[in-house]
Parts: sequence; C-alpha cells; structure tokens
Amino acid sequence: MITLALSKGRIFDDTLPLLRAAGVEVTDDADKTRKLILATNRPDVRVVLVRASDVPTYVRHGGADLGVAGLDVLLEDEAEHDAAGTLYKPLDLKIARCRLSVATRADVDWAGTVRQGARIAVATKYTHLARQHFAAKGMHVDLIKLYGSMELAPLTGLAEAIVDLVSTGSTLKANKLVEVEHIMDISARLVVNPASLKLKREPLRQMIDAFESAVGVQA
Ligand code: PRT
Ligand code: MG
Repeated sequence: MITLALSKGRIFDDTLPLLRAAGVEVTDDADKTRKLILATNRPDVRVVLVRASDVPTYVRHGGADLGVAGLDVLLEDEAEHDAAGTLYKPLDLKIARCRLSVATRADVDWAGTVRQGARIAVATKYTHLARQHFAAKGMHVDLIKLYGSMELAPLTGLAEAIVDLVSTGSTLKANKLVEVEHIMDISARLVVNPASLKLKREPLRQMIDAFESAVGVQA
C-alpha cells in the first residue's frame, strides 16, 4: 500500500489533476465525506487528509510514504528538526504558488524604521523563516508567534510588521497593508519518506516519475 498525505483546500485541489495525470483517481468525494482516508481507483494507493503543517510529520514518521506540502511548511519544519529528520524532496510540483513577504500598514515608513535601527515587533506563523530573513539583513526583531489572521497584528498595534504568504495581494489590500519586502517564492513540493523509498522502491519511483511527467505537461 502507498499512502499519500494531502491537506484539504488548495493543496488537495491542485494535486488532484496531477494525480489524475499519473493515473490515480480519488474515488471518495473529499468535499462530502468526513472520512480521513480516501480510496482511489488503485487498490494499492490511498490518500490521507491531514493539516497542512502535519504533512511533514506524517511523512517523516512513516504515517504516509509521501506527501505534498508548501515550501513554507517544509522549511519551517526543517528548521525544527536536525538532519536525521530530513525528508527527500524530489520534486517541485509548481502548484499552490505564492510568496513569503514582509508587510506593514500602508502609512508606515518601513525604510525609515529599518534605517533607524529601532527594534521592531514582527508577528508571524513562520518564526524560523522570519528569524533567518532578518538575521541575514542584520536586523534585530522581536518575533511574535501567531497561528492565523496575521493581518490583524499591525492594525491593532500588536506588531509593526508581519511575515505572511501573499498570492493575489487582496487580503493585504482589504486590510490596508502593503508588501515591503519579498522573502522568497513558494510552491508545493512532493516529499518522500526515505525508508519507504527503499522498501517500496519500484511503486514509489513510478509514482514520482508519473508526477514529474504530469508537472512537465502542466508547466
Ligand atoms: O488553513 P490551515 O491553518 O489549516 O493551514 P494552512 O493555512 O497552512 O493551509 P492552506 O490550505 O491554507 O495552505 C496550504 C499551502 O498553500 C500553504 O502552506 C502555502 O504553501 C500554499 N499557499 C498558496 C497559500 C496561499 N497561496 C495563500 N494565499 N497559503 C495561504 N495563503 C493565505 C495567506 O496566508 C493569506 O492569509 O491566503 C491569504 C493571502 O492570499 P491573497 O490571495 O489575498 O494574497
Ligand atoms: Mg489557511
């Protein structure tokens, strides 16, 4: 049995066409069922639904052989684990694309604030990536960990800036925030458990190759 970990929402929706192109059809309707294990047309392939940030954990510990997760999630997860926990990342699936950015209230003089060298409070779910980014610039920031609704932080005085994902920019705009720094481009990656790759080499190789062809066609 091959187990693929996906998160509901954009990762699931964007992975389905790639799976289909790889000959795997999810037969349960993810929107209707409350099941967390979904069957496919292949008796040897199943999909498990987990939180986006839990995908690396499932794949690392063998709860799933492979998974799809955003680079944001993977890099944060890697920063928390040592090399022993490193996952095999064979493929950029080029889906669920967005960027990690610094944003502030539109009326803030960010360049001036940075120049003054004042300590800045930055709210984010991505504390490791944010720390790395500001450290590389030699900036001292106080990081405030949040789990959601980052946009609220600069509006309430909780923080001067946020580090968050941006795709269309409409969430920032709706909250009168602006992007002031681009940290990195993000897309979803295929991740594989290294032990599974040894034990189930043939079927997993075939699956990775099929994904790779599907990405090539889509791009
Ligand atoms: O929602 P939940 O807490 O369960 O988990 P999650 O937010 O990690 O999962 P999900 O499904 O929302 O996102 C899964 C992955 O999709 C992320 O890890 C990213 O790699 C990728 N992705 C791509 C995005 C976006 N685009 C995105 N726009 N993830 C989140 N957003 C959010 C962003 O945080 C902000 O709140 O959408 C808002 C901005 O969107 P725009 O279009 O208004 O700019
Ligand atoms: Mg979300």
